[in-house]
Amino acid sequence: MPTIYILNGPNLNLLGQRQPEIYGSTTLADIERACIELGADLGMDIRFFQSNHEGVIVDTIHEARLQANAIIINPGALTHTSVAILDALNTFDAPVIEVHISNIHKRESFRHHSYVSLRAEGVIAGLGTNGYLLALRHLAPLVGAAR
Ligand code: CA2
Repeated sequence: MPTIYILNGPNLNLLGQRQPEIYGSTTLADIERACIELGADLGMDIRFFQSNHEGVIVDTIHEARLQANAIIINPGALTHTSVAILDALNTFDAPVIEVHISNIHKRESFRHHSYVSLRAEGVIAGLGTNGYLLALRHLAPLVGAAR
């Protein structure tokens, strides 16, 4: 069964607890459950991660090189700063989809640039937590999921 790594960056562990006007009231645990459920329906094994530390995210991308058929990544604020995450993703030889809960283009100008977008096959921004599920539906045929 194809394996999809879903990586989440700094502060996303606080989803649903602060700033619901920007990020909604869904928690990261809710997103993980919904992704695992949809993954099961589509025939994909979902591995869901969150870290507040850039190096841990880089290490997890390295692990994904050996384990994953695709990556969905919401790098949080590291989207706008991290060449290290871009370099790590450039070593990964399968699809990468970048997801943002908010529409980063509607926000402060420093959020308009993404290093990760230089590598991502596609970017979903501003569709709330549904973005993760839409990314999974997009990936299913690409990774040869059974259903
Ligand atoms: O819209 C997104 O998904 C972001 O990646 C979220 C990042 C932000 O830095 C990016 O520009 C866009 C921030 C995640 C912080 O999440 C929080 C959740 C609840 C309360 C506070 C922060």
